[in-house]
Amino acid sequence: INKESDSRGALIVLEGLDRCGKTTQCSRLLSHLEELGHSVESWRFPDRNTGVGQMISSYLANKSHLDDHAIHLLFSANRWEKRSLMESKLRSKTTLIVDRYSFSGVAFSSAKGLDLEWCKAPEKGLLAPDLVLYLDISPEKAAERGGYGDERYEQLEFQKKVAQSYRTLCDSTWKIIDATRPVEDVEKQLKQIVMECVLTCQKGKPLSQLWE
Ligand code: Z5A
Repeated sequence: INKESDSRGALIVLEGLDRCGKTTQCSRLLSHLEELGHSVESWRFPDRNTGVGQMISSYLANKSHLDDHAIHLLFSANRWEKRSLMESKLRSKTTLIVDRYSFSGVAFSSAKGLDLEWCKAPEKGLLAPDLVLYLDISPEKAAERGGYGDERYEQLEFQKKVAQSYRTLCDSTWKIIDATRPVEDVEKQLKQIVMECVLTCQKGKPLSQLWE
């Protein structure tokens, strides 16, 4: 039985390869929910504004070098430093549209060869998303979209390994969206799935934790 106190915002995560269109779709979802009068915020990980986020940003820009395990833990710490704020936002009925989350953490680090279970461990206890939207595109097609920049990981061969890691992580609860379709088509499909999830959480759904 759902209690009134379980009414809350939804935790919605967008995942996918570099240039799959997450940023584009997050901002469209944000506007759509705002127009409907919902309390909603758009978040992204890494959050480059925190102290940890600045270390990550410098690593991604190839301005610093870190052991693969160390950077993995920093990405995770970056989510932990936002965990309590995330919970209070959701409990105060604000929906969060989040561009990348723990699945990126595990997919990118395990693509480097780190053990999958080791990668998942520091994510345990973070809030579990109510919805994971995977914007599906081949690494080759993604690379055609304006090409890659200079950041670490923005290379075709590596992105192929990341795609493989995502396939390992993906479970039946994920919604797989064909991200090669026109922006408006993807948007239409996402809006429908997201609205269903927002309404379910509004009616009342307990929060749960990731991988526990
Ligand atoms: N990382 C990690 O290792 N561990 C972690 O725990 C986390 C992340 C959280 C940070 O990336 C890097 O950190 C990332 C993973 C790793 N590395 N990589 N690769 P970021 O968040 O700063 O960058 P990104 O997520 O890769 O974002 P992006 O490059 O901005 O891509 P996007 O947000 O998915 O796509 P977009 O900007 O919306 O669109 C890309 C282009 O495609 C743009 O020109 C659009 O106009 C175009 N586009 C979008 N949709 C379409 C459609 N449907 N058709 C045609 N063209 C389109």
